[in-house]
Amino acid sequence: MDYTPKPEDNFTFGLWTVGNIGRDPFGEPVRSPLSPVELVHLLGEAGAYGVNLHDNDLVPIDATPSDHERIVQDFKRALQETGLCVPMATTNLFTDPAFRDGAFTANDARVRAYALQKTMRAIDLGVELGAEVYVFWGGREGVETDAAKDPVESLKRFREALNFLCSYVKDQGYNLKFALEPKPNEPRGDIYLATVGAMLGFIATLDHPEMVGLNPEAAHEHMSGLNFVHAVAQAWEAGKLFHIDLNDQAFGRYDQDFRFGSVNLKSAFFLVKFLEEVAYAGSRHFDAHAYRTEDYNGVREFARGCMRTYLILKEKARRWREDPEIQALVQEIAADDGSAPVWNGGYTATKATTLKDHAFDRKALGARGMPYERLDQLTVELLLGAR
Ligand code: GCO
Ligand code: MN
Ligand code: MN
Repeated sequence: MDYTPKPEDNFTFGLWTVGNIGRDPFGEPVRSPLSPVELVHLLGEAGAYGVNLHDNDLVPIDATPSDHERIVQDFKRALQETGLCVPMATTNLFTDPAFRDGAFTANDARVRAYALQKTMRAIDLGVELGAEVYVFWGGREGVETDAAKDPVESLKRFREALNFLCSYVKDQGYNLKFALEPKPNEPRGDIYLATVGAMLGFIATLDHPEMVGLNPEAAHEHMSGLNFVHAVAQAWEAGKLFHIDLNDQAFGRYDQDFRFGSVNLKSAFFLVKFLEEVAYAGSRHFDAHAYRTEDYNGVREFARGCMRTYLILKEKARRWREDPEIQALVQEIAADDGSAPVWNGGYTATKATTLKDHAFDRKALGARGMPYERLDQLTVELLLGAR
């Protein structure tokens, strides 16, 4: 099999992912920074389709207008040379000390206003570069102590900011959708709207819910011990899977951001199978970084590995669907003796009456075993290359 990435695979990386220099809370950087132009070339060579960015991944926060102009022009040239595009952009609302207490939920009203200004400018930049999805990751929108902020007030502030920014995008006539990215903690002790389900509930309360969807991340749901495939499925079913951040993470550990598929292979398999079967058409964005042990050769290996594992799992999903023994089990599981369909579907008063009167053979229902052990073992053997 040829696992070479192609543009139609929609594989993207953030400038901050391959550009990660390996700083952690215990140690200094281990890799010298590459410029955005160099990073675009690295990604082009690795076979990525697109590159995403925070405003300050490209333009430093204190750049002069002429610096800004030059940096953006150089970057656009690199995009042209490599054929890469910028499908998604976002704002850095977490690095600068001004955001120590959050951005849209900060207690200081001046910080909240500054966060709106910075985001409008970053939206302009993203749209100029061609982005059609704009991500909101509220990394510092939280607390270490609930003495600091009223959680209801924080939700109101976050809602007000998103409503403001939706209206801004509409006023400008931009073709841009928002994708909210939940995370339970890190860098704050607790971050508001911690899971995909929480975000979905929140989106329904916005002025323009149709403009706003989800950017679920594997590591973030796994940090909470949740099933990522289920979270993605719920976002998809709600028509809200606007973007996805792929990486990996051992349950119960710190925020690891490992290479896609490097820890929970089986859950990565079911995720890829899901995305391919529903024909999710958005970016497959790898929000991860190379181990701190690596030099830039290792970073290239990391980027290729993310894409290669995705493509291998996609091929495994195809084989799963075409495996006669697996499919026979799938059919057996869904087998129907035809005695119940009269009650399926929506409610009618007649259905309710006849169903209430029906005599079920409860013992027979309870006696039926399900062949899930066999099905799972066949799945594992397929993944291990034994079938
Ligand atoms: C994290 C987040 C970020 C965001 C990024 C884009 O855990 O740090 O996943 O990487 O995805 O800021 O919004
Ligand atoms: Mn993350
Ligand atoms: Mn992310």
